[in-house]
Amino acid sequence: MKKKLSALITAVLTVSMIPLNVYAEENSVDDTKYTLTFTDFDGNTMETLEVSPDEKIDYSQIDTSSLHSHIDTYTEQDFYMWSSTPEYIDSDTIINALYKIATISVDSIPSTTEYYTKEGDVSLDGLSVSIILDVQTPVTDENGNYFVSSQTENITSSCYAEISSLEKLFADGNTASVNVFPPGDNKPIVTYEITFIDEPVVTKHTLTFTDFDGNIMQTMEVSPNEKIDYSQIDTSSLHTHPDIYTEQDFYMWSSTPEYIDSDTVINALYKKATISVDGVPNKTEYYTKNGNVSLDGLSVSIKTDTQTPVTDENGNYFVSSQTENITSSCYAEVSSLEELFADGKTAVVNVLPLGDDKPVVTYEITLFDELGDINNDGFVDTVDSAFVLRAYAEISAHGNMTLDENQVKICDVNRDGLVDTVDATTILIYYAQLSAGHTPVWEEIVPALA
Ligand SMILES: [Ca+2]
Ligand SMILES: [Ca+2]
Repeated sequence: MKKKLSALITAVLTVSMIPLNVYAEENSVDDTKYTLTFTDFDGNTMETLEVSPDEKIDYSQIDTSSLHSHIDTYTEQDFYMWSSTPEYIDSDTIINALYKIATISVDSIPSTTEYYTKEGDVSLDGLSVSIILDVQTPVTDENGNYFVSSQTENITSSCYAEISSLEKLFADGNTASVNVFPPGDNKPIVTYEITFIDEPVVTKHTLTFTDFDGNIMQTMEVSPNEKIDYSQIDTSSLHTHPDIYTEQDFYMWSSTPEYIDSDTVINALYKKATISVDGVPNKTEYYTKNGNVSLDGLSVSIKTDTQTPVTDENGNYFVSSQTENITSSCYAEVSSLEELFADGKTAVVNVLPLGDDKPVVTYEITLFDELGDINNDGFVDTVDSAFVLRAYAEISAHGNMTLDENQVKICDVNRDGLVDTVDATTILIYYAQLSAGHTPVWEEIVPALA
């Protein structure tokens, strides 16, 4: 083993010894150096090195600090990498510096420039800042230009005001400049002026109240921070009686905002009560002063229309309606026949709805207490009955009436337009009840009179 190894070493040494002159020749060739040129971003030569083929290139000795520049306030350029970094070169070689460019883009500035207080911090609301990073890559296109890779990042949230305290900003006066810095930089990307307004000029808005027809009732000048007091609006003028049967009043406002921030019109909405008389009392003739006036036949309803704040497609308020029959709560102002006929044989009856002093119906009644008493002696008896029979016989015989109009009214007790035996019989019935000690009532004996 040892022999073999030493032999091998000898052989190698021998071989290496033999071409010694050849190596020497080659070493002299190696003195040829190649030029390594470094260029800046524009292709201008920054530095050149003479490099032997066996000399390892140390890129760290190349000073790229001159490539760092601020093209403008918003743009910073710097060395990114070399287009290539061969360890050795065996020909003249040019290596280009590739750049990275960071461009800050201010897309919008803070919107608040007026302050009404010195408390707190300046508001950067409205600020929008992004940073665009363009990086040249070693990859080239067909024309030899380096591809540029771009990416954008929103950095708004990391931007900050150099001085944020309003107290400090307004320390020397009512105007101040705010410098907004991007993160990690001390050059403002936005500088803007803010103003402190000691007594804010408050724009007032007009609040208009209209009546049911849209006519202006009242206007108010209201500050945006002024709470509206609707109770101070006098709506009493809206209470009206358009006619005897109709009462209109304020119901509600179309809207009741607590505050307004623009000119506003508010409409009064109505409630309207309309009384409708669908039937009047049918008894107008009375035969006695006993008892009360009859309102049979009366029919009264009340229709309530209420405007609601809801509008249709044309902007008209919807009206909600409901009808109620109020006949049973209507009453005669004076109901006693005794009182009504106190001054004579005709009287006027006023029918009032409950809770109102204006009559919905006014009509005349008459007292015809001589019914059946044709001889006018104050009694309805057989004498009167006999007279009716005679009159009937005469009419039957001669075919013509010998009775005048008033006499017919007295004799025709059942009000059928004829004076006949039915009337005579009816008078006898009345008389019989009277004789028996009762108090006869014509309306009970002759239901048609009721
Ligand atoms: Ca009589
Ligand atoms: Ca009759």
